[in-house]
Amino acid sequence: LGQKGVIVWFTGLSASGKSTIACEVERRLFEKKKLAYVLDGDNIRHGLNKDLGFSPEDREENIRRIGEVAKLFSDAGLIALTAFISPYKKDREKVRYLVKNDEFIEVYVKCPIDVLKKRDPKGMYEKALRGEIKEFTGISAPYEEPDNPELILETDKETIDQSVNKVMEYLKAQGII
Ligand code: GGZ
Repeated sequence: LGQKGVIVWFTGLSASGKSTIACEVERRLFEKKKLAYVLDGDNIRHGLNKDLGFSPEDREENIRRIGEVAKLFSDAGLIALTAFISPYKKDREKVRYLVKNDEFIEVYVKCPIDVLKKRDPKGMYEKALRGEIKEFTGISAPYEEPDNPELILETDKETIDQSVNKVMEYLKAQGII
């Protein structure tokens, strides 16, 4: 295959842009004939992890399983792109230590909560604020910001295309693509 596997781990609040950016990175990698695969709520929480909810314990187990799956993709030589809130620092660090040093790329998809409340594409923030969704990240459940992410994307200040370019540039600079 001649391709080095890595995990590109997007973390950030709901509606910050994780899945959108990950999917666009995947598309750009395909154009370059690189194998990549996005893991996100659509293909994981509806399948492998459909037994899990949003309690702290379930989120921990969600991230643990996703980390193991992403590691398998990476071992197989793929670029695994994961798009989950992954609110706990400890859980993300555990995934980091599953793979070699340079094979875990933490990407913090950063956006102020006020902007997210306005975006609110699925009306989830509104529901959470009304108390109709319990333990909603950023409203009634914690989000622990990464201390030293490999990349920070500020989606209130940059376009999707600019964010995607930053990820592509990073992968190039690291010799991954
Ligand atoms: C956060 C929730 C919750 C609660 C349902 N808290 O905008 P979305 O809908 O598509 O993204 C959110 C998604 C988060 O799932 P993750 O697997 O990424 O979370 S974690 O990493 O914390 O395990 C949101 C929806 O699920 N959702 N209830 N209470 N997000």
